[in-house]
Amino acid sequence: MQEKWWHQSVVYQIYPRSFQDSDGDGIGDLQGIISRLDYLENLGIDVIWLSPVYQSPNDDNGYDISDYQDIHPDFGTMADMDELIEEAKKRNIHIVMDLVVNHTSDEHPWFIEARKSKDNPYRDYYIWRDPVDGKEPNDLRSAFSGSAWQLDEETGQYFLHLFSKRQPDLNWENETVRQEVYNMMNFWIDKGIGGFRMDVIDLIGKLPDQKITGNGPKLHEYLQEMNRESFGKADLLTVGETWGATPEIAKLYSNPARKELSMVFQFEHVGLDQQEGKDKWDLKELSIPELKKVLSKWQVSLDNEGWNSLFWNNHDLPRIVSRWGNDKEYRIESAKMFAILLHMMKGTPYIFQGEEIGMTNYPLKDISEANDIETLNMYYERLEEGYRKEEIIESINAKGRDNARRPMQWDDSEQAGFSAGMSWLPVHPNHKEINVSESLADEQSIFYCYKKLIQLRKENPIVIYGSYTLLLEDDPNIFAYIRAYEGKRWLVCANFSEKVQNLQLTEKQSINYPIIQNYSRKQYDLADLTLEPYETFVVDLN
Ligand code: TEU
Repeated sequence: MQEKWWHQSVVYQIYPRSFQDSDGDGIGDLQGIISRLDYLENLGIDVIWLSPVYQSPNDDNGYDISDYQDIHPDFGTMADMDELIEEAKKRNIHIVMDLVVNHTSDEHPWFIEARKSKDNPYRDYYIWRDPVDGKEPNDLRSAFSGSAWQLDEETGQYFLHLFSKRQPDLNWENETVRQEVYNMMNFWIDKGIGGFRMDVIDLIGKLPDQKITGNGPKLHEYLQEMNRESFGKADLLTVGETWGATPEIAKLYSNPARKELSMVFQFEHVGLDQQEGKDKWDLKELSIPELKKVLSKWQVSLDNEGWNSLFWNNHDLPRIVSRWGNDKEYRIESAKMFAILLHMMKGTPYIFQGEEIGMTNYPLKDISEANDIETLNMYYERLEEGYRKEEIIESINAKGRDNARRPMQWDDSEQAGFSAGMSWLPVHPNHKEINVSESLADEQSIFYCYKKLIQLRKENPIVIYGSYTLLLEDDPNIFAYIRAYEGKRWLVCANFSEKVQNLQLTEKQSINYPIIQNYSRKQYDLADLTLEPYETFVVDLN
């Protein structure tokens, strides 16, 4: 596979509302991000994925865009955006923008026009249907609870919204819509951005009358057209958010010969702690062998026909150390275990803000503390359906998106160094102990584990291009695999449990010195291993 700069890159996702406030209004902003670029350069990341900073009424915290080519005043101005791109470039950091073009805000001028009348020139920018027997056209559901159809009284038709009622879906079958999107993308490419993260891009081929939403028949045709009409002319990182991708589908998106995208986010591992055929809120115990099987399948299935992204966290997911680790007595060990397991794999790793210091979930006591529309809609829908408040709050604390959106914890001051004002979402009380300032002062911190992992990726082609072989496939606690490249072999081994585990990986004594680890052993004898809770190490087998 032809080498690309993003093969060896590490991406850092910033949720701007919660990263760093510079003007004391309690909301993170672009000047705040600029003030933290030296911190990110020290960590060693190459790319910032910036969640939306465009004009938006914030029904879905910026994923409902009313002007793709203007900056929301909460975040600053276009001059601040230009400064961020420039200051990042000085530090060899690319800015990847969040492209949200499956839908707009209902306050976008296109929709304001479209809903005026059935023959408005913008009507066909969106998806309208007549009522059927006086009701919704079909039983398509929104990801944010309820029907995916909203009756617009003005014209007596329903419009489609796969997310909130205020996020009407764009009609991608309309060539003018597609050209409008490509023009907007070229506006940002001309500003010198490093690429796009494409929000729910698997939905743009939808056929709502057939109730097809993801992976529609024209999806790849549209992406190849988008590539030709916009980013294909530049050497950019493009990553699609594709909830329904299988390895075969991922190859369609990311095989370089197809000229579509660089890579996709697949979410198969993300669904492993939800009950079969149910929602993310219907919890079940994670099976480590199942997790190993899924991640390993993705490591070996793309071969040279596609490229993986690697993540545990993002702005929609609970914090991994709370979700599948131990955020109490083994927070540091388990956070480092997740870091080492993921960053030694093949693909482009994504770090979500605060993951590098082991930030944790923030348990709610009452729904009044929740901000996120997905959580709020689900809460009231499930209350109606007869669920007990306690079980709904339990699901929210396990899976709610606000867990990821608490302000970044910079220091132990009252607002965690995030803002001089009152933060839009209360900071986690544990910022007193868990914060960047503490982490930078402790050479054994999670931060320096991430910093070393990023360095190892840059210095060792085995991490970028090596093969992957899973060991101990059925072991319920040990996650071990081998990376091999040009005669080199590295063993990655983790005790994915909070109990001591004894195991033997080789017949005869094999003393190895760790390349990286989350305890402080001098050496490992692979013939006689006793691993502490969450103990993880990497050794060179040659
Ligand atoms: O998320 C797509 C999406 O499907 C998730 O919202 C998912 O349904 C849920 O959060 C599972 O936890 C993207 C963005 O990442 C998300 O923030 C937006 O709310 C959504 O699209 C609509 O733009």
